[in-house]
Amino acid sequence: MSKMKASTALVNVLKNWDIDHVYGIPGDSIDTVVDALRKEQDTIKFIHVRHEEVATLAASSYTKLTGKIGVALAIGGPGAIHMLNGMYDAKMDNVPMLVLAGQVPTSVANTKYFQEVDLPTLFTDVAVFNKQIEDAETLPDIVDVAIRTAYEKKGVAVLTIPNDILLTEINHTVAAKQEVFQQVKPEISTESIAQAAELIKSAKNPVILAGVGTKHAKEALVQFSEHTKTPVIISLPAKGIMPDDHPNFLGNLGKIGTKPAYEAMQDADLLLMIGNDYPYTDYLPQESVKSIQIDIDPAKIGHRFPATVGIVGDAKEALTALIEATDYIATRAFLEASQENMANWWKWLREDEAKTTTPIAPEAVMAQVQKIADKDTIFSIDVGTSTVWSTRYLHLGHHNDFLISAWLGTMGCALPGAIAAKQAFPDRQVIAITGDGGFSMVMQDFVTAVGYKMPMIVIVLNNKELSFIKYEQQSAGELNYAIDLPDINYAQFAESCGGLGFRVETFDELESAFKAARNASLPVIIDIAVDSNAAPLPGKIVMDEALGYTKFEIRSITEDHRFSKMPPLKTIIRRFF
Ligand SMILES: Cc1ncc(C[n+]2csc(CCOP(=O)(O)OP(=O)(O)O)c2C)c(N)n1
Ligand SMILES: [Mg+2]
Repeated sequence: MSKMKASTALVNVLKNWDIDHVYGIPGDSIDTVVDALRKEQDTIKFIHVRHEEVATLAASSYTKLTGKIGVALAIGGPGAIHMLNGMYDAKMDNVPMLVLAGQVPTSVANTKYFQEVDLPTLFTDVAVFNKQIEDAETLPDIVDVAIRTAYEKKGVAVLTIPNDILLTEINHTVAAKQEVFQQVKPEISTESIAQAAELIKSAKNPVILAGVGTKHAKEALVQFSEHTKTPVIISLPAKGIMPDDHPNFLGNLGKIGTKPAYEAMQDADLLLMIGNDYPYTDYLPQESVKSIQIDIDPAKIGHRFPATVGIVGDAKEALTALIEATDYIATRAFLEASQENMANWWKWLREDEAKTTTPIAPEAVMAQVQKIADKDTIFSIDVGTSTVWSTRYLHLGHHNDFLISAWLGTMGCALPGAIAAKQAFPDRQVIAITGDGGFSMVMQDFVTAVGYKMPMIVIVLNNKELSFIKYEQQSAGELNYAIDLPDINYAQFAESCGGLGFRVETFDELESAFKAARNASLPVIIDIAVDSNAAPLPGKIVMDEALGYTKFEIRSITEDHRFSKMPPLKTIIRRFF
């Protein structure tokens, strides 16, 4: 056993877990950790971001992509507070994360010292493991337990570390390298498979709703769907799990879902919920409809929808077992009807993509994205209308990845996600798609991408407003208020950061900007003046929304004394009936 500084021992534990990079910002109370990382910079890269929120959002995205734990650090007080948003993103999307936060020295603890914030209390709700270190000797063991717990509970482990503790010399033996944490999968009961197979055999209109829990079971999902001729619908973050161009695919469900998905759910006589915890139960069938739910977590079975048969276990194993337990079905009228419906839907979308107008239609932008995208592009998507356009118009296959802040739904996630994607897969093309509001929350970190030589394409759909909220206000029958954003030239900003920038104001400039961006070896921003009247209408407009729009129109005339620009009537009619 040799003597070493506690901070060195901490870094050794990180190395043992194969952690090869950390996002963060240095400063007083965390400087000792940063110094220990400096000495190990050949093994652990320190990615110095410009805002701690970006550090945790990037760490969360890295884990969503790779399954490996993401790590972020910051000083105590303000730095720790800035990290909260990305920590919640990890918590809500169930991904492991390790956060190291500095703290004032123990000699002044609890004296209302400069930057002293009660961090364990602050992190109570967000963390699955949340300890303030009190003794240098136990620090390495606690770091190890923190990482194990984050993997085990798929959540955030936080260590708050007073700076003086890190300077203490401790006795420490460098532990043997850890294998990456393997979770034991529950054994699937043969009885549940047999019961599920019976339900599948007697169903006429079965429909699958697949979520991110199916990510590792993509091929099995396709095989099962083809074997039983069952249409597949996904939850939004599961985009890419079923190839968009697969004939059995009906898109995603909900407000920004497709009309065929909505209608198939209405007509279903058997719902197969696979690896999801879909919250918008209004979009699910009537509760009397039979259902099979597959989930590794028994607590999820029947949580949102009564499960006639629950299969606790791994989605891939369950789907493989179900293929074996059921007969091949050659044709199914319900699937064919859904496919016809879907053909219509694609026809409408292709009409949208073909728009050549100025101001530019966001749908036309998506068509350009598709043209320059590689087969294995990683898409990192923000929250706003960019979510709708990307989800609806991008055609993803099994080699793509689609990053999003699914359950927290935080604006500003696209750029940190793109940084993490480039860190995880430097050779793959990375495209971030974001609104001007979302991008301007984190734009300072474009310079991080430039500094670390992370070529990426950031598409800013610049409509000079919080468009998603504009339509939210309208569909709720409220008047529009506080949604305008000043016009920023994001292309000039890109250049001032040392990247490349293209400002696209007319449709004619669109294609050449995308071609140039595709060939660039620097991070690029394509700042596109998109039509602010492009309405991200729901795939299926439900009665409440239709009434909300009508109320908004009446209030615009009577209270604001003006006619507002409504979404095109043709689209409203198509989506309503
Ligand atoms: C951090 C955060 N603040 C507020 C919101 C609520 N919100 C959702 S979408 C949106 C508007 C997004 O605007 P922008 O990025 O410009 O995209 P647009 O809808 O205009 O395309 C807002 C304010 C949020 N999801 N996250
Ligand atoms: Mg906007």
